[in-house]
Amino acid sequence: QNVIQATEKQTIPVFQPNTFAYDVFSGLLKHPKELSSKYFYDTTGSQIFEQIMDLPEYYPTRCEAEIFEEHKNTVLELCRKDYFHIVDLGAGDASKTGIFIDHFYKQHIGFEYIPVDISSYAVDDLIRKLKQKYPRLATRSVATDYLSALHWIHEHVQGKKLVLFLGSNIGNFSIEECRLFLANIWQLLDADDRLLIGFDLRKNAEIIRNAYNDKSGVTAQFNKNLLRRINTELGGNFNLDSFEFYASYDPVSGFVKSYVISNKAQYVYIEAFGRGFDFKAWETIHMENSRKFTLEEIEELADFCGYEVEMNLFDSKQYFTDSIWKV
Ligand code: AVI
Repeated sequence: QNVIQATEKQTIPVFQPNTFAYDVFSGLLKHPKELSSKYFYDTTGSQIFEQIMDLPEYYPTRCEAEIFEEHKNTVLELCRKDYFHIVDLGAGDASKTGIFIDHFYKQHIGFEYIPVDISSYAVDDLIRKLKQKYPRLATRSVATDYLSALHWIHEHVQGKKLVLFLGSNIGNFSIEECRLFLANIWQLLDADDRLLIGFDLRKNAEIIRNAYNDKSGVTAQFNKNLLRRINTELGGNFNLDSFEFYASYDPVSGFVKSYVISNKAQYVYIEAFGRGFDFKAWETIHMENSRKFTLEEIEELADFCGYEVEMNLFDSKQYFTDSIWKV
């Protein structure tokens, strides 16, 4: 007879793939350990990111705003013939897209604005503020992850589209994620539609290093906030003072890689998993990649995913480009 012995062990839930718990669990079991920067953006993380965008060292946001101010008519000329839909993937507070909205609205151009963000709080708040400022503005919002949002757009948005993916978010994807994402958008686009993507460009390595190693330590806080998030949401006991932040830039590959590093041998217990994880002294957790591109790499990526680069718009220092693609 088979007797199943009851054990002392608590029942540990089996997590669904692509959830916070699953990704943290599998990331901490990897060697070397890793966590995904896509989980940086809880409410506190999003607030810290807003502080990053204001840092003197963090140039990408200011460069992209300059590009939008300087080239808003160029973008308008590409779209204005017919009524069009601006789909803003990862809209956040739409600080840069606001430059287009304001300009197009004041010229009585016919368009709809569709912000997409994982945070329903962020999109609701954004729509409320936009409606106050621009009462005639046509809007719908989508609060979900990018891939589900692309399905929604396929079902619900007919007509000409300008899809935006700003702020060098593309640099946070792995090469495979990047290709898959762009291939999925490709399927949504018709001949008259446009995709506008922000790419941070290769430049003096010192400038890039400083952007990810700010003197005031806000970027360190941004990374460590994910450990705090594991503590609050999964019952972890990470001691944030026992981890150092470190970011490196490799000018050969163009990758900024960010880590938190255990500054001593320690054991971190996570209640949701009913187990802990050993850290050796100076063991790393990889947190984020922020890739910097050459113009050739942008061209190759577009070509590989079935797009044609129509034009690249630059800021005055040529630190950043908004690249406009068509299918
Ligand atoms: C959101 N993303 C484009 C930022 C970047 O530059 O990679 C996130 C960031 N990480 C550190 N500073 C800013």
